[in-house]
Amino acid sequence: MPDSDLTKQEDLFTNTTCPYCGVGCGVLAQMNEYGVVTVKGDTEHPANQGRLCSKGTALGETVYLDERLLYPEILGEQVSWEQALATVAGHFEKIIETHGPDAVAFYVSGQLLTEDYYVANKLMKGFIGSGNIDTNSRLCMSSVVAGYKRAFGEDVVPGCYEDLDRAKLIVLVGSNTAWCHPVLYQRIVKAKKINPDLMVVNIDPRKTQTSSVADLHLDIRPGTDSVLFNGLLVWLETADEHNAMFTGNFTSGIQAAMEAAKKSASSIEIVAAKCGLPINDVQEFYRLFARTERTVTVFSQGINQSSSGVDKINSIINCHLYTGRIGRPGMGPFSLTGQPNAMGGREAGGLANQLAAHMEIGNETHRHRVKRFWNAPVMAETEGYKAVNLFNAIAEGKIKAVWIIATNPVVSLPEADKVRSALEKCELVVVSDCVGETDTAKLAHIRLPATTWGERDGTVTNSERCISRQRPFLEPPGLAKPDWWIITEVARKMGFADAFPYTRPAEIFREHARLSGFENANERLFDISALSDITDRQYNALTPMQWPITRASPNGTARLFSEARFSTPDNKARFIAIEPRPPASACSANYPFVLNTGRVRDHWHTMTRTGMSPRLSAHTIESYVEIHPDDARLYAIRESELVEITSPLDKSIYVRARISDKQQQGSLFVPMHWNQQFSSQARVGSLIKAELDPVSGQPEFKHSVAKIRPWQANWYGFLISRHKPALKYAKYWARSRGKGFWRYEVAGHAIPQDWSEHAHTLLNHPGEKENWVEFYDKARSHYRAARIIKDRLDSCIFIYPGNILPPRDWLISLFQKDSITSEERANLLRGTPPADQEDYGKVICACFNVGEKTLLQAIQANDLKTVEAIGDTLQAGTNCGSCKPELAELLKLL
Ligand SMILES: Nc1nc2c(c(=O)[nH]1)N[C@H]1C(S)=C(S)[C@@H](COP(=O)(O)OP(=O)(O)OC[C@H]3O[C@@H](n4cnc5c(=O)[nH]c(N)nc54)[C@H](O)[C@@H]3O)O[C@H]1N2
Ligand SMILES: Nc1nc2c(c(=O)[nH]1)N[C@H]1C(S)=C(S)[C@@H](COP(=O)(O)OP(=O)(O)OC[C@H]3O[C@@H](n4cnc5c(=O)[nH]c(N)nc54)[C@H](O)[C@@H]3O)O[C@H]1N2
Ligand code: SF4
Ligand SMILES: [Mo]
Repeated sequence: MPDSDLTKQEDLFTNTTCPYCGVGCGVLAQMNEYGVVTVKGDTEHPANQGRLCSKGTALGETVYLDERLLYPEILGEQVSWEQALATVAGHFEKIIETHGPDAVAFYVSGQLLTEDYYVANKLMKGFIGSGNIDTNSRLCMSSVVAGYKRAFGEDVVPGCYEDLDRAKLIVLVGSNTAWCHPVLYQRIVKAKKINPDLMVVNIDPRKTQTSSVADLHLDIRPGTDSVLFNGLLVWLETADEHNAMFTGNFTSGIQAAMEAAKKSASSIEIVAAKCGLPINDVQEFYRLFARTERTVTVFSQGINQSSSGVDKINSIINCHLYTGRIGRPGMGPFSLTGQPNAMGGREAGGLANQLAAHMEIGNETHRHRVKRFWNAPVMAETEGYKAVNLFNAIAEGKIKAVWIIATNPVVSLPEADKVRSALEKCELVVVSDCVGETDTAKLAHIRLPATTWGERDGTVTNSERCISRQRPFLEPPGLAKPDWWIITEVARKMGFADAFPYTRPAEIFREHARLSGFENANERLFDISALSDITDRQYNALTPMQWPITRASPNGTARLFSEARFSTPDNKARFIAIEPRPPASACSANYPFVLNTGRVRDHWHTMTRTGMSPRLSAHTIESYVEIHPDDARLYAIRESELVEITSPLDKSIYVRARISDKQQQGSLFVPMHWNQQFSSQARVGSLIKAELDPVSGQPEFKHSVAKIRPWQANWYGFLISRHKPALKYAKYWARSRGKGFWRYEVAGHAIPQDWSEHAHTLLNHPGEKENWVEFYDKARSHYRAARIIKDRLDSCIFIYPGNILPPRDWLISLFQKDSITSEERANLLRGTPPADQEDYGKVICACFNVGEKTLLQAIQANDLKTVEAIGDTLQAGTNCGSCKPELAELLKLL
């Protein structure tokens, strides 16, 4: 191909941003003439410099339309946009007229673009006149917002990613960076390679993939982090690691903070006992911290999702203030944001207790200022309901209409069954989503089809305050429309056309930028007013930039507080006196386990997108619980067995047991992702009591209590099918996507009279005689069948009496073929792979589809010693690198 053609090809790629985590990686994306989407990392983007993790790499597999919501619907009937918008606007107006503005609410999302967020917030707070707009960031970042505000007077992340390259000590607290912010994790691994002196401490009750980069792992007793950091503050004083110049000139409240720290954590022995850690480990961590000026403390949900999360955050910040380690390269407290635009939502004021552009709803001056700027008729006077209480208010009938946008609360909120019943009772539920059948969208009276990644156009802000463009490279399917457009149209229909004149995102962005600088006078650091007048062309060409972006710093600002001037009235940072509190739920004889929840490597939240990708679905095919071997023994639980987990809410889930000494004794870990669309009953949010941080309202997802027991079925099996089967008789099922098929793990109680009839029913072909080959061993209760249409394998089903099922990955290759041989038919009935074909085991490398068994064999056969050597031999780990920590573990196994 001549060079000019290559350039042309390159030009066809659109620069955009990954829609998953808060790392905010730049992506180049393109769809070819056959509809195949290609993505690659953007080497020019500062967040990733060309790297992508497994989720980013597989983005192309998630843009297809199988489960998309394509048309507006009222009560399940397709309607025109005109009708849908008029109905939403009319119904909202009617309820507001009768019951007042606080009888309606919006529940939005950190996955919206800043422009979407801006108009939603403006409509609710300035025009409907209620504070009742909250966001799923309440479940994610709200404690950080509150912690930063208490310490700095404003919700400001001081540092940037470059600090990770320049640090000498990185403390990862309550963060499974390797799986949740993989590109940053790779950056840390690289920094460690370049600078072997860089030390990494990981603080997490579980050993995770992140621990593999750590020099020291503290398996802290769940919920005790503020004791550990209070103890550190005391130790820093003892070790004379006090930056007295800094604290004296630029901070307040040191004395009270130190006194409180001494009350709860006066010595290492006390800290070690309270945190369940060896004295030596605590001492080593404290020594490392004390002697390393360039320390970055990275924290995430293990800190935030707690009934005392705000205090934990301030206990961390206190230590950075005490040592003056803030505002300079290679140091600072650094909260990683979860969602792609968690930060943008904070800027636009999407939380019920904020206004917009970092102003406060409780501050009269701010309210008047924003009212003038918006020319708003009825500004909200008080803060609205925070997420959990918003749904409580729906349950109590105080809120009569709710519009849910880009979030799935029936899965992701605590007491999720209560959320479901609240929505079932609510007079009007409107859901804007790109997917039709989410657990939440199923309950909507009105469903509005939104565009999503690949189609949408606007900006997002990542963990280091970097604003990037998401640009469209696909046409919206069906009648899908951008979220900002849908909200704008409803606002117009409610009579606010003058204030919502927007025809494109650039107009909204300019207004947002103007508001950030409006009567600012250096009062608020969030200021992007230098972008207030950018043209549409400049907006389209906007390159990634970190705020503040002002006339004084038109190209953005990497690090804040370099002059130690904070956003408090006296410009001093505040120490906060922390009195550690235990988690709200305590274990008891009935509920002896701490239930911890979080994420897996290749799934995103409620799986509406990653659940569509065969590559991403192969890594973890069903939900599970991680349990310590001693606990498993005590409760007679065996590896891979199904178990029932029950909480004091008297709700249960059914998941697979994974016995692991990485788990602390007395704790269970269950992933948050599985929902009613992907499993019979594994929605872990239904178990979790809504215990909230009193300051931020963030729920304690990391610490509820539960009991566990084996769950016996009378039959077990799996089925693989090109179609979605009917699962009438299966009490337990979990489905995952394969390339061209769905894969199900199933189990049931009732033993059918006739397995053949039962299998036909399961596979949705009752009574069908032709097309089937079957095998039944009555004595052993083994049943196997395959549905084959013109030599092409359509479905297969394997049923056994016990829980130990044969390897099945070899079967998957048969679904890649257009016809199968008679030998393969025989293998199907025998239930064993052909002699020359090994089962390759659980997928470890999603990019090149390399299984665990293949890896172990290659490591042994070739005496491979390093992750790089595995890559040279099998390619595994050489693309996105997300599996590298797992490869390192396999090397250790042998
Ligand atoms: N693959 C993947 N990546 C994601 C997401 C996803 O869904 N999938 N979601 C994104 C979002 S929105 C978010 S918010 C982030 C979350 O990113 P993370 O916060 O890194 O992820 P989690 O798995 O929720 O929890 C992190 C760790 O906190 C630990 N933990 C639990 N209790 C405690 C405790 O008391 N103390 C300490 N120190 N640690 C504790 C848990 O064991 C867990 O390993 O991930 C983002 N990235
Ligand atoms: N047990 C437990 N629960 C948790 C957590 C935990 O650690 N443990 N973590 C919490 C955290 S940190 C978070 S952030 C939440 C996340 O929880 P959710 O926000 O509920 O999860 P998602 O699956 O990301 O939901 C996003 C929805 O938006 C849709 N969507 C995608 N793109 C668009 C778009 O452009 N427009 C519109 N309108 N819709 C779109 C998707 O199809 C999906 O239905 O979960 C929280 N819940
Ligand atoms: S780390 Fe992965 S999921 Fe996060 S933004 Fe980058 S590519 Fe996307
Ligand atoms: Mo999150």
